[in-house]
Amino acid sequence: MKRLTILFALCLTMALPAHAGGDLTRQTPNVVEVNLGSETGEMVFQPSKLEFETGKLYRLVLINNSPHPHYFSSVGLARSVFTRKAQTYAPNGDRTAEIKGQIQEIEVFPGHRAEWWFVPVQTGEFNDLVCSVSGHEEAGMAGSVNIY
Ligand SMILES: [Cu+2]
Repeated sequence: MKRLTILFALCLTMALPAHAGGDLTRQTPNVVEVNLGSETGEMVFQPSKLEFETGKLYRLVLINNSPHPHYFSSVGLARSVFTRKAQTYAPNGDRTAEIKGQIQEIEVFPGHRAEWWFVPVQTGEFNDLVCSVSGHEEAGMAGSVNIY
């Protein structure tokens, strides 16, 4: 009887995969919010160190409550993820666009918001997060992305 129980437990363990299969883009998303600049005009990403895990769906929310337009640009991140979609939102909260296909970088205008839905598929450490508006990286808009 004891032997049968062990055998049953073993079969159960083998039946459960380490990673869930199926459509990885249809998981409940993990929400990560990043502020581009600050309300007082500081040139910062808050937070500036981002971490993602392969195989999980993320909804990366890029919020610009600053007086300037800002970019979110990380070539390393862009090349390491499968993008489900991107969406943009006006200051009043109305959704204004949904974009499909590969994303390289996103510019968000003052008072606006953008969301990038993706599943990281490759690991890597990238110190290449920047805002590509002239002078903003030098003023402090730089950060890193770690995909594990
Ligand atoms: Cu900027």
